[in-house]
Amino acid sequence: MTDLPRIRKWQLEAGAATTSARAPGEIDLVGGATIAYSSEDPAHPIEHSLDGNSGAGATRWISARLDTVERIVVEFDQPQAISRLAYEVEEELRERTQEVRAEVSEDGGRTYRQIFAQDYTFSPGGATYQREVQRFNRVQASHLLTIVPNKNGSGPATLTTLRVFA
Ligand SMILES: [Ca+2]
Repeated sequence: MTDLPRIRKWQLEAGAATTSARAPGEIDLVGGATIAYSSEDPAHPIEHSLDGNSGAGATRWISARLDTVERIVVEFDQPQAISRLAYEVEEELRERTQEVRAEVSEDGGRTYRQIFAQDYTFSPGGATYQREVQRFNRVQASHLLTIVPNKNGSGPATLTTLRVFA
């Protein structure tokens, strides 16, 4: 695993592997957006949430801070009509509840409104992995803000996959 982050980072800059793996209707976040993020563990950078590697045990973003409300902002190069988000969260070590909340901006990031919020409770002896698809009324998004606070328990925030669909 030690050389994996470097390999994934090269693929994202080249844009080829993730592009070919996109599903019908999927928005190209690698080639068509800038990703802003509040923190990342250097061993688990934000690229790991966009590298197409998904499932339990897959590469993932892990925040650099404990018990902090973390933010990931997708800044689309052009406004995108979006109506579905798919994401995965894994936490196999700690007992904690992580929320995933999404807000969209249609005005270049000046104002945001929430489109969904959901809590996921993990425990080493119980649920350790969640895959979710959230559908919502189609919106012409300039920015998509994903917020991942810890609601209960202690630990960093994580996100294995973030995918956006028309
Ligand atoms: Ca991943």
